[in-house]
Amino acid sequence: MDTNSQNIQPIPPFSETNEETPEIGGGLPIIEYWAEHTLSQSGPKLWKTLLHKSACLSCSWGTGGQKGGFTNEEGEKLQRCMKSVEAISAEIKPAISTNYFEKHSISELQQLTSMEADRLGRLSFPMILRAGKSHYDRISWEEVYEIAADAFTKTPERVASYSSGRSSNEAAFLLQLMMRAIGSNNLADCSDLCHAPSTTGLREMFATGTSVVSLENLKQADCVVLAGSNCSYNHPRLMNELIKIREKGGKIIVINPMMEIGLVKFGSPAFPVKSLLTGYDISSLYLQPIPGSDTALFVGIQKSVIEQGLIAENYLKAYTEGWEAVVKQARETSWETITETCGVSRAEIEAAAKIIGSSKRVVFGWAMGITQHDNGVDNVFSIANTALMTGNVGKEGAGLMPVRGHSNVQGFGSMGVTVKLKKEIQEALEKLLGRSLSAVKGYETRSLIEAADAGKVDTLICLGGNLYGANPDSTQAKRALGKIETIIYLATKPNLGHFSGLAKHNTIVIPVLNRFENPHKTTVESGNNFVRLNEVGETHLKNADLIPEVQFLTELASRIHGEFPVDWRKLQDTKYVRQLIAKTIPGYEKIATIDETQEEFTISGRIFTEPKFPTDSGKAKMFITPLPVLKLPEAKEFGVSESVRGIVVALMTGRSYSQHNTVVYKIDDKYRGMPHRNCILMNRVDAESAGLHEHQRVTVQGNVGKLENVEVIYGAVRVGAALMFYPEVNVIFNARIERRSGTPAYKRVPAFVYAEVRQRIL
Ligand SMILES: Nc1nc2c(c(=O)[nH]1)N[C@H]1C(S)=C(S)[C@@H](COP(=O)(O)OP(=O)(O)OC[C@H]3O[C@@H](n4cnc5c(=O)[nH]c(N)nc54)[C@H](O)[C@@H]3O)O[C@H]1N2
Ligand SMILES: Nc1nc2c(c(=O)[nH]1)N[C@H]1C(S)=C(S)[C@@H](COP(=O)(O)OP(=O)(O)OC[C@H]3O[C@@H](n4cnc5c(=O)[nH]c(N)nc54)[C@H](O)[C@@H]3O)O[C@H]1N2
Ligand code: SF4
Ligand SMILES: [Mo]
Repeated sequence: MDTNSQNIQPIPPFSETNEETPEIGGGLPIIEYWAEHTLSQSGPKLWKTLLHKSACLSCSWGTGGQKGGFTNEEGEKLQRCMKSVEAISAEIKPAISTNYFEKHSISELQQLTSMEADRLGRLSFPMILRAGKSHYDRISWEEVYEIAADAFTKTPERVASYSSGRSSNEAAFLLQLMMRAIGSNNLADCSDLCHAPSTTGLREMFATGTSVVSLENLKQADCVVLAGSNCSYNHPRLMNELIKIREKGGKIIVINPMMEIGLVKFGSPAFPVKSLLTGYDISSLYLQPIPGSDTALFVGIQKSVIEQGLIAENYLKAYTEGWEAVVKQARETSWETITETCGVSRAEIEAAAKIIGSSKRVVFGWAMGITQHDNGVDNVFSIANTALMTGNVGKEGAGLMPVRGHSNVQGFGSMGVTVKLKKEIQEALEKLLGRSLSAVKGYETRSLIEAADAGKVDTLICLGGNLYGANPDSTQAKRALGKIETIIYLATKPNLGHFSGLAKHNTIVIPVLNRFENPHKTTVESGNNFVRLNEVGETHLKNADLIPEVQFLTELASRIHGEFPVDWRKLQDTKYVRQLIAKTIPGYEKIATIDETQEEFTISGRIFTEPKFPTDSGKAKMFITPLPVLKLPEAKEFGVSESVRGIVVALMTGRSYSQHNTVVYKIDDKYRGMPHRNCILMNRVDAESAGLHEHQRVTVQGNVGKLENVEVIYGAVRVGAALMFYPEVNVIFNARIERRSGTPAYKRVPAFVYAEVRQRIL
């Protein structure tokens, strides 16, 4: 069989695996969704926002900006996807009525589901929950600032921030400057739960932490390896690029324990005719490894590349260091160990190696299926090793492309919202502050929760996000946050964290304007290292008491710091923040003039088209990657009576089709045939081996909790693996942690699935 042109693995007819499942991803439902929303009552508001010159709120692909809402950085039109519509629709909801919080106690609010909380509407006035009170009360701005400024007088190590990448570079820069000026490095960020292993791994190897591929480069690839990313749900416009690469004869290798329909066949509104009928083929080869075993799979690919004589030896010698050990590891690891660890056959691995080794320009993309493991950094190393071994980093049309999360999560990292600050930024900040930064290591997200739980945190400011809902072990998260004296949440919409992530004394919720509503310009950075300029906008919420994030942060900082080290109030004009950014952040020089030029730009020094890297030696550093030892606990370790029949699975926890992280927009996931949130997607073989059947209600037990009445749904997930949705599933497990980056292993959660046997009452 010619593995270059065919799928080596048969594609299951999805409707046979599960009758509810459509045969292609995307397709007609997307167009229906567009029509339904754009023609609805809120249609005009939605269109106005879609056309506003600002970057899409949703994912890091970064559509929109100065050339209009529908344009990507290559100037191509028709680039907004329905995820964008989903995100905007949530933001253009009316304000929550002023007496809603008077009527509903905190214990009632805690009963809301994520979707119900989001559907309440927009937050529109500042409010506070004081210790011992049962309701949130409206509060004056003056009192907000008094409480907040006082809370920030605590010992610097006991003050922390958490952030999530929806806000702007300007807000991010101000947040970290305010924190560093206090003397705190506690700048936890959602990227700690997300792509931190990519940043850590890429930094060690290439001295850069982000994608080295531009959109322009991606378009030139003749092969894309996509591991642990479901971009058909989470980065839909990347699908257009995959379609185009396939259409010109290129290959797409997908690596994912779950066969996602949209990664097999996808219909995109950008190519309507075929999309509505049959959809486009996406995967040329679909490999389904055991969750958490990608390192073994990539070592296997390396081994086969060597065996097939496809190794780029001259490239390795000229441009890399440490390659000998990596080659040795691949040679010496036996096929048996590799295939047993990853559960993918040698023939499939060889087929992948042949495609990668014989393609001219390969881009390797990955997302949470790679990073959210206790060996996430090794996973990243193993992908990069494979790329280097085939000479695919530092040339046009090839390279490494972590597919990032939130729309501006990467900008937050660039602005210094991180516990691993770049040396150049540290030096620039020290110059600005006229003193050294604190040498005390800051808390990333998990260590922040642990520190809070140990009573070591007094004050927390959250710039967006849902720290409570995003963390594993919801019981611990709630308890830990409850030991913090003051928590200040800045948010556009209410979420579960505002109701369950409550502080010991004061929980304050500050309603903020979003990126298309600000009275000043802001910028964001896409996953492809492209900086977008968001125009001034206005909010539909009339008579509401909202505040721009930048205004809140500068006012608070000026009350804490006076005019040290800058005139904070002057920075309310974001133009001055951009000037500070230009002076402080490497690669951001062009932002100094963006107000005059309106020129959006690619950050300098990030895209590699030559095999010269910013490491000390100019060479890429390669590291060997130990194969993971993947053992699941035995049933009895879950504390369930030994007589109970069930099955232990490696549970992957992630996103349904209609949710954005902890925010649920719709309860079903039609592409996986899951009718509601309380489902577990399993392989039929696994379910039947445990005496379970489809649609049966089961209990899913993790190491710290269980979910009951969960419906079994059959799907194209590999044997031994299963899938459930977060944030709900976060109550059942306390995840293992990636030791070099702090990221929780959300994608390999040991869980015991069983049917509750009703005791007969005698
Ligand atoms: N619409 C929408 N867009 C989003 C988001 C959203 O929630 N909704 N969230 C944003 C954010 S913050 C992020 S981080 C990204 C997330 O984007 P993704 O990473 O695409 O999302 P996930 O659902 O977490 O998981 C991705 C895939 O990993 C696979 N997987 C699980 N375990 C393994 C494994 O061990 N190996 C491999 N190879 N694959 C595995 C799962 O089957 C799943 O298909 O999307 C961003 N964009
Ligand atoms: N089990 C499991 N857990 C996971 C994951 C997983 O795959 N599995 N994924 C992890 C990942 S990758 C991530 S990134 C985290 C996500 O963690 P977070 O980023 O902490 O959570 P979000 O749900 O994205 O936060 C959404 C909230 O942000 C606020 N918001 C929205 N827009 C704005 C804005 O413009 N400004 C401000 N100030 N606030 C705004 C709204 O109040 C909204 O409710 O979850 C992590 N948790
Ligand atoms: S791909 Fe991402 S950035 Fe582009 S329109 Fe869709 S959600 Fe927005
Ligand atoms: Mo993320």
